[in-house]
Order: sequence, then structure tokens, then C-alpha cells
Amino acid sequence: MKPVSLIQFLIEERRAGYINAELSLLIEVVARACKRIAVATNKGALGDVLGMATGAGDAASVNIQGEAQKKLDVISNEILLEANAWGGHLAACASEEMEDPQPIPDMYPKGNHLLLFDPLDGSSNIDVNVSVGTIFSVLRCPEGVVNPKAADFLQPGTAQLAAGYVVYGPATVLVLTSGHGTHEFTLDREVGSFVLSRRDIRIPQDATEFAINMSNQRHWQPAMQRYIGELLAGSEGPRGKDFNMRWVASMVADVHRIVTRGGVFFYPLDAKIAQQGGKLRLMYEANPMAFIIEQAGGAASTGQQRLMALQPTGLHQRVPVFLGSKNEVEVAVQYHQDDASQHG
Ligand code: P6P
Repeated sequence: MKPVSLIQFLIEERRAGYINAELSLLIEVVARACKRIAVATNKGALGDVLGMATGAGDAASVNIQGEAQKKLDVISNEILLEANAWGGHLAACASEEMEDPQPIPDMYPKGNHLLLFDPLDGSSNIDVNVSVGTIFSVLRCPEGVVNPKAADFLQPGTAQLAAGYVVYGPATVLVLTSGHGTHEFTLDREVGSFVLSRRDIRIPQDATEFAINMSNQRHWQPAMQRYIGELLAGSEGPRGKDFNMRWVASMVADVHRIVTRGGVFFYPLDAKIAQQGGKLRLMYEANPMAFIIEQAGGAASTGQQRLMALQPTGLHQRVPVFLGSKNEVEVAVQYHQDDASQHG
């Protein structure tokens, strides 16, 4: 069968009325920028892309999160900003790497969309050559807003028009949803274009693989201790079956495994991070991944509620994340809701 390119797929979605021309252009531009990020990432030690970013006087560069920035964090952020500045499809961008939204420069036309991204998720893995990725989310710019502020981005995940990630692994793979299924495109490096490799992905409802950072176990809430304890007890425990564990420490890689073969991913609230509300960021990590997972028949929760229903209160807000195979997520959520109702 003749391969379907990303551009052909987007034209199909436009003809079906799922996306408009501006959103189609936006997705194409982001995918093209991610190809450039893949080139930069693939240079490894041969390009000046590894190690920590530095600012004035060679001081370590730190982002809004207070995290030291890797060179590739900064490079990836710049690639996405530059690629999206001139096309006329955006009103503003927001990024994990920037405190405030970046407006489209006045010299260029503005569009009706807001783009949010984590330009290089999992960047602590770069220097050890483990898969990293870009995560993005698209919202509508509120009617009549010309210079969007952070408050204009604070829309629940259900308001997303599209979301996707690109995982820079053995292959460079784009996974995308515009609310009509979740679809996978693999980069054909010889031609230089993304080619449809899986249409209408369905995540298995049950799971035997779980992803969590076990080193935080002593900090978890009782419900998480109970739930993970049962998975570890395997066939001799109440679940009556064995489970396997994976933790790449790169959300994009862990989520892509789940999109590919099922499983569950947890970054729960724990005593260490309770003050900040969680580890992962709602607007440009949790919400886009939740959209992708739900559109593939999975579930995404904060442990207390559907993740995409959460009304954001801050651009860089953090949340607990439970996502993946629907039936398994529901077990973990039920334990947390039982806990909440017992302890009020
Ligand atoms: P930990 C990467 O820094 C990230 O934001 C996600 O990609 C990943 O799932 C998580 O943090 C890893 O966290 O605590 O295991 O380093």
C-alpha cells in the first residue's frame, strides 16, 4: 500500500472537517521543527550540543523551573520558537523553558492558536544517550485577544485542539491527535518526511507493565503504597498475575511504550513534592499526553479526577499523573478515592 505522508494525512483531516488550514500548517511546522531537533540530538558528542547550557560569564543557565538547562534544552526551544514565528498560524507560544508566553513578533501576522511545548522532555537522559522527546499542545486563542498573556493559556485539557509528541529514539516517531483518534508517523530519513505507521491506535484496556520511580516509594501516599505493593506481589498477591516494571525517566519514552503495547505510568504526589503539587507539568506534559492516551482508548487521571478536566491555575502548574491502560488506571484511582473518602 502507498505510504501516507503527514501532509497527506493532514489534508485528509482538513477534508473531514477535523482541523482547519491554520491548524494543519501549525502541525506541519512543529513536525518540521522536530526534524531539526532530531538532527541536533543525533549529533551527540560530535556536535556542540551536550552538557549544560551557560549564560553570561559562563554561569549555569537555569530555567523557570529552577532546573539547570542542558544545551539541547535551549537549542530545541529556539528551534521551535523560530519555526513558529513567521507562519501566521500562532498568537503566542509557551514553553517549559520560558517563564512567560512568547508573543509572535509584531513584524509577522498573528493566528488564532496558542502553542505550548516542552521542547526536550527527559533531557537528563541526553548525555547518556537515552531517548528524549518533544511534547506539544495546541489551544485556541481566546476571541479578540491580540497579545495573549499567561491567563489566556489557562484552559483545561479538554479545550485542546491537537496534541502530540516526537520521541527521538532508534527511530524518530511523531504521535499526534486532533481529537479524532491517535496516530503514529515514523520519520523516513532518506526522504525526510514523516510517514503514517499506525492509524487509530488502541491501547489494551488491561496492563502487565507499570512505570514509576520506585526510589520514591517511602514518600508515597498509603493508596500508592497499597496499589504498587499489590503489583509487586504479582501472582501470589491479590492481583493474581505478575507485573513487569519499566522506568526510562523520560516521559515521552515511557508513554510511547504504553501507546505501543499498553501499560500504566505514574508520577504520583509524594511527600517530597507535595508542596509543588506534583512533578510533571500540567499544560505541556500531562494534558497533551492525556489527550493522546484518551484518544487511543486509555485513561488519564490526577488520582482524584480526570486529568483533562482540571481547570489550570498556573502556566507551569504541576500535577500528579496516572495514565495508560484504562482498567489498570481505574484500579489505582479507586484506591486513591477510597483513601480520600476514608480520610476526608
Ligand atoms: P525522575 C524528565 O525530567 C521528567 O520531567 C519526565 O520526562 C520523566 O518521566 C520524569 O521527569 C522523571 O522523573 O524523578 O524519575 O527523574
